[in-house]
Amino acid sequence: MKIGIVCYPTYGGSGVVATELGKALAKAGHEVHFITYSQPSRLDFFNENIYYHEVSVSSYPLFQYLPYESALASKIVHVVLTEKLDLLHVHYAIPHASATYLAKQILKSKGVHIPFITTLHGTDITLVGKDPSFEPVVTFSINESDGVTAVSESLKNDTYEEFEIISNIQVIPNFIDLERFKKLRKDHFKIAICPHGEKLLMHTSNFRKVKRIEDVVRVFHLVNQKIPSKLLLVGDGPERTSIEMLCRELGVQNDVRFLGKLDVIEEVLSLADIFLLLSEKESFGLAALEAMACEVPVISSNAGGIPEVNVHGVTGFISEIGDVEDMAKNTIYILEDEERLQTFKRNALDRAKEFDIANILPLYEQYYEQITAKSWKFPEKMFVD
Ligand code: GMT
Repeated sequence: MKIGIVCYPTYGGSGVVATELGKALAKAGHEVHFITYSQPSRLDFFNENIYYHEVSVSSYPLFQYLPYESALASKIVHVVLTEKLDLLHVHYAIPHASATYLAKQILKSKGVHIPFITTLHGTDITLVGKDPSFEPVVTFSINESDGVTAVSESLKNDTYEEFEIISNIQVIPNFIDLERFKKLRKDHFKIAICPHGEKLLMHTSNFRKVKRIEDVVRVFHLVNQKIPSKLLLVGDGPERTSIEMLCRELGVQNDVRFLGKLDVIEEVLSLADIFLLLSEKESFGLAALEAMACEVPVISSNAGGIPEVNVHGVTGFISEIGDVEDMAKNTIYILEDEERLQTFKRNALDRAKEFDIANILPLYEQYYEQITAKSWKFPEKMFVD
């Protein structure tokens, strides 16, 4: 199948899922065309089935805001016509679903029909999407999509609750490439960070408010009083400065390291004893799954779809959002007994295996077949050569 993938190229979860899915589809023999404004960060290898089409927006003195959505729709039209795509799969509703709807209508006016699938990832529904400045467009473009997927049951339910949706939403969870995400023996790094055998806690994110990194630091502060430990914070974003200040306020600045954005996240995850994901909202929690694949138990909040990944008392523990006391207590419980820690680590890996890309890719392929089969297709000659 010839598939166009529209996504954000950045480090965010939706871009990672879209890129990894495209890579896996290409390996499985599909022709994959990425359409976005810069090279996706994880699109870092050559594969003969992968193509990249950059969307650029011309600036003009009249534009206070560059009309990216129009440029994207135009690029989609061009790529569908020239590459003869069978299907478009767009990740994150805003503005990808509405731009694709527009492209679809333009193509229809040229006698070309192409179905599109929208995958909802999280904040496009739970945060930004329901803002009145976007809601009518999000509702409309979800309802006009030929297929809709959500990354968890929780996100599916949120979508039905927050928007007037008439389409069926198919849940296809996030997935993991266990070839890449696995525990690597990096003992020398661990000794450098934890020279006295301290336990290592870790958090990765885009440092936005919704991630509640303040809670991460507060949990660490409590744990650190009972168990010699260090905290690694990976990623960067708007909350970084205030988190640095909080570390100084609590007097833990010498035990907390900020590593910034890292490409080889699996190397660092391999060092960790506990992963903290304490978000206010989290549709799935891909970061937790990546940690679990590297044999790291997860201490999490009960936000959104996290409980569909992290199993309470088995792969880690789940607490109410903001209950830092309970989170610290659970972290200490796992860390204070080495045998217990090893059991949680094994359980985390076993659970991660259920989300192996090999299990999830066929779900997308079946869904693609289903959506294209029910869509009427114009003959080949309608396409431009
Ligand atoms: O909002 C983010 O943190 C980024 C966002 C994205 O779409 O880029 O991540 C969301 O999508 C991921 C992949 O499907 C999910 O694993 C994350 O849970 C989700 N983030 C939130 O819901 C906050």
